[in-house]
Amino acid sequence: MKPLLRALVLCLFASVLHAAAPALPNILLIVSDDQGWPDLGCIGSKPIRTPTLDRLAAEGVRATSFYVTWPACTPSRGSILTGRYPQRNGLYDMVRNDMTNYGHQFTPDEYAVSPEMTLGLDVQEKTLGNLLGDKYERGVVGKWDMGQARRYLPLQRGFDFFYGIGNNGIDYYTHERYGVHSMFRGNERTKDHLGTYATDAFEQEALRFIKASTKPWLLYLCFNAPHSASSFGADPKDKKDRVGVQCPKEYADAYKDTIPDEKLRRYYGAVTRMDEAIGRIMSQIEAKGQKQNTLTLFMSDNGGSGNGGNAPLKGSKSTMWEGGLRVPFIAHWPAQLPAGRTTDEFLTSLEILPTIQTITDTTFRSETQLDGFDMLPVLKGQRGSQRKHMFWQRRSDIAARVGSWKWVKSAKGGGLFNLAEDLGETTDLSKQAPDKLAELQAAWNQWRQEMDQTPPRGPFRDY
Ligand SMILES: [Ca+2]
Repeated sequence: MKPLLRALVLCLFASVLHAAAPALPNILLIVSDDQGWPDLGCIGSKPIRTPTLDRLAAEGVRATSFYVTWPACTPSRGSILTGRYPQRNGLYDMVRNDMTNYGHQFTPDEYAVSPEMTLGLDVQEKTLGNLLGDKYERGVVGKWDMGQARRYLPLQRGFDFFYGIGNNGIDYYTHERYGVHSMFRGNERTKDHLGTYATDAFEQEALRFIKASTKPWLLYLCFNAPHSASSFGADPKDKKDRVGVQCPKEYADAYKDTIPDEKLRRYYGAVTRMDEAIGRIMSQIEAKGQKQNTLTLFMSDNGGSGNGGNAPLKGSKSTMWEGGLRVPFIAHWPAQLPAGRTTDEFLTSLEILPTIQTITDTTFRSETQLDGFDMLPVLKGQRGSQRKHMFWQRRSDIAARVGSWKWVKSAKGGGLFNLAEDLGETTDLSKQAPDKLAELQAAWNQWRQEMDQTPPRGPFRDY
C-alpha cells in the first residue's frame, strides 16, 4: 500500500474506533451527613422540601433498601472510597477527639498529636481517586474525614483537588471544630470563605471545579449538612447544650408554618439549602452540555440522628437498627438509567466503587479484595441484586442481614426480624425461627473470620 493511502486508511480506522468508544461519563458522588432515610420530600412522610433531589429521583432511580457499612461517619465514608468493609480496610471506628465531648479544649501542641491528626485511612488502601487515575480530573469538596495529617489528605490519596474539612465536623460559619480552624485547600488550612455558610462555600467550590474541568471528572461532594454543628452553647461541659444544626435564618423560617420546634426547623432548612446547592450544580452540568452523560449518585453517610425521627424505621445513627444503617439513595444518569424507577433490591455503599470501576473501564490492583459488585444492571431493572448478605460491627454491637432476615445483638437491644414483613424490627422471631437465627449467627461468624484473615490495616488493629 502506498504511504499516503496507508495513512488515509489508518486515519479512517482510528476515527471509526474513536466513534465506537463511548465517552467516559462524568461522576458526581454526593454524600450528605446524618440525613435520615425518610428525609426526602418525594417520600412524602415529612413536610421536608427537597425539590432537586425529588427531580433527580423522578428522572432516575431511587433505591429503598440501600445500606451503609457503619452507623456513623468515618467508617461509612472509608467504605465508599475503598469499596471495602471497614473491618477489611482498617478504618472501623471514628477518627475524632472524644475529650472535646467533655469540654476539653486542645492546645495547638496537644491537637497536633491527638487522634484527629494521627489517625486516618491506612495509606496502603487505594481510593476511588486512585482507581480512576489520570483518565479523570478528580476532586473532593466538603467533608473528607479520612484523617488530617498530610499523608491522609485527598491530594495524597489519588485526588487532584481538595477544598473542605479534614475532620468530621465544624461550625458551619467559623469552620472551626472546637476552636481549631478546620477548612483546607489542598494540603494547607485556608481561611478562604471564612464566615460563609459551609454549604454555600462547598457549592461555590464544586461549581468552580466542574466549570474548570477539561476532561472527564469525578467530584466527591460531601456536605457536612445536615449534621449538627461542632459548636458548644454557653457551657462546653454540658453535653445537652449544643448548637445543633445550623442554617441561614430564612431557610429555617420557611418551615415556621409546619414545624413548631425551632431546632428541627434548622435541620429541615439545612437539608433544603443543600438541595438548592445540588440544584445549582446540576444546572451547571446541564449548561456544560454534560447532563446526559453524568452519573450522579446521592446518599447519606448514615441514618438520621434523631431530627424528627426515622419512622417507619427503628433506631437512629450509631445503632444497628435499620434507622442507623439504611439511608436514602438516588442514582441519576439520563444516558443509561430509566426515569422514575424505584427499586427495593438489597444494595449497599460497597457497590459504588465496583460500579464506577465498570463504567470507567478501570481496574484496581488484582490483590485488592472488593466487597461489592457493579449495581448498574440492578438499577436498570435488568436483574435482581447479587447481594445476599451484609454484616455490621460497631465495637460490641453486631448485625447481619441475610435475604430479608436481620439479626441484631447490641447494647440497645437485639433479636431476629423478618424485614419483608416487619420493616420496623418490632417482633423478635428468635424463638419461632431458631434455625434461621443460627444461620445468621453462623454467617456473621464466618464473615468475622474472613475479616480477621485479611492483610492487616491500621489504624486500630494491633499488628
Ligand atoms: Ca454522618
